[in-house]
Amino acid sequence: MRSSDTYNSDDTIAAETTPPGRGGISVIRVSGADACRIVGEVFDRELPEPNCHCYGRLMRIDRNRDEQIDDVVVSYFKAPHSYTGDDVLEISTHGSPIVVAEALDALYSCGARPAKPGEFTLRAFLNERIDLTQAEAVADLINASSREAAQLALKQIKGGIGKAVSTISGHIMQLLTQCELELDFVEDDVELMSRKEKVRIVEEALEDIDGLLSGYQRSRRLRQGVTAVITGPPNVGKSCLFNMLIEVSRAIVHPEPGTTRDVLHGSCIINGVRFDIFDTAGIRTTGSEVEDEGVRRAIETADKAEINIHVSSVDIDYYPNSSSEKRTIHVLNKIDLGTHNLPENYLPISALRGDGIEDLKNRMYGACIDNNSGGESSISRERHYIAVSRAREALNKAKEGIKDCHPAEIIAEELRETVSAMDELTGKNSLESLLDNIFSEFCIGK
Ligand SMILES: Nc1nc2c(ncn2[C@@H]2O[C@H](COP(=O)(O)OP(=O)(O)O)[C@@H](O)[C@H]2O)c(=O)[nH]1
Ligand SMILES: [Mg+2]
Repeated sequence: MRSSDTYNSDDTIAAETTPPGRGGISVIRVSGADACRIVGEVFDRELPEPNCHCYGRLMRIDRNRDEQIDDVVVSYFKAPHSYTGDDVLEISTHGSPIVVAEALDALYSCGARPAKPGEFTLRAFLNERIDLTQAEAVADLINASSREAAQLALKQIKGGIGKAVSTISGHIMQLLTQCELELDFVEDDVELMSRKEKVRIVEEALEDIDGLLSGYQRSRRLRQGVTAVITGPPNVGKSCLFNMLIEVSRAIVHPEPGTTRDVLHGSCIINGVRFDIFDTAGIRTTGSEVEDEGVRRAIETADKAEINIHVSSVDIDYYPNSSSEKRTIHVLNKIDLGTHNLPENYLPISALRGDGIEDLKNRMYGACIDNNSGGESSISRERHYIAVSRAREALNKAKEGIKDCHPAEIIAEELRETVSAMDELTGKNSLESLLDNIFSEFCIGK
């Protein structure tokens, strides 16, 4: 599938699989047909039985066998029941970069080659241990920056998307077979399955596809986090609120209007979801070129963010009307100075004292995490969304075609397109460039 000079899957590969550095232990993973022979040459004892581990000495082989690198534990996972689907040996050494470098050198000199980033997981995919959505989920779990992102990745590793895809594709294939049989009998104009039955199958598949699509926004946000920008006039306490939300005194808070010019970024976790918060310059017209640039950047950041926290304060005269738009949350700050009249749909807070901050966080969460959408297996990446939308479009065309009695070959073509789009999701017949994209996200050793 891949060009042999990029990733030769016949090679035996080795890399440190724990993060580089000093610690209790480091683990080196060796995967490939020659893994047992190679590790056997540097280990001073018989290799353990499959799924067992064994304590012994790791030896330098190039000089003399008496020179020891470390005391180690070797674990053996026999193909195909290993992470990669190849024979895998894992060597646990003391957590020292010197020991690891020596151990890897010894393994390389016996014929292993350094593994590339993500190559162990790529092997698992090529050996059909996992599909592409599961491989992506491994990267997502490693990179998760919140509890919910980790939970979502873990669900995806279990293969829910693949199962949903194979159910949908199975039904479409059944229909495709019917269409192709009808094509064989085109002269006789036979209809093996009623139109009603065909439409029913397509509609059911469309429902399943919609199920996959419906949880996309929620899953994407759990995975990537939500962006929220703080906007409003100068001096209303935006920077004070920013610091309060991220629980770090990052932005300068000052009575002088126009203090903040650059867009500042911080993050916080709300109900297990990461929110990326941006503090911006107060929006006003000034004579200052620098501040004007700050205002321009503020507007640009607000346009891109998913939530706009618009701040007013009790000591200014003008409050814009609060729209019912879910994306914008209007807050009225400095209520510790006393509130005369709270404008409709404004959330009262005191960024200085912390009043109303929990309410604000709950509003932020509620504005973009819909816990009623998406079932067990919803897609979480734009790549998934594009593939499933393509399948949906083709299947809709097939449905119209069946209803309008279009020729079987045209309907078959749309059904084939549906299956091919679904296959792209799980990585059947995937292009090399796509794999490169996905596996380059990984670190070495995974
Ligand atoms: N009394 C009171 N003062 C506040 C509150 N929040 C901010 N301030 C003050 O308002 C001034 C402007 O705050 P800052 O966060 O720099 O406003 P920004 O220009 O909107 O970023 C500072 O002197 C803050 O101490 C609040 O909740 N209550
Ligand atoms: Mg500020």
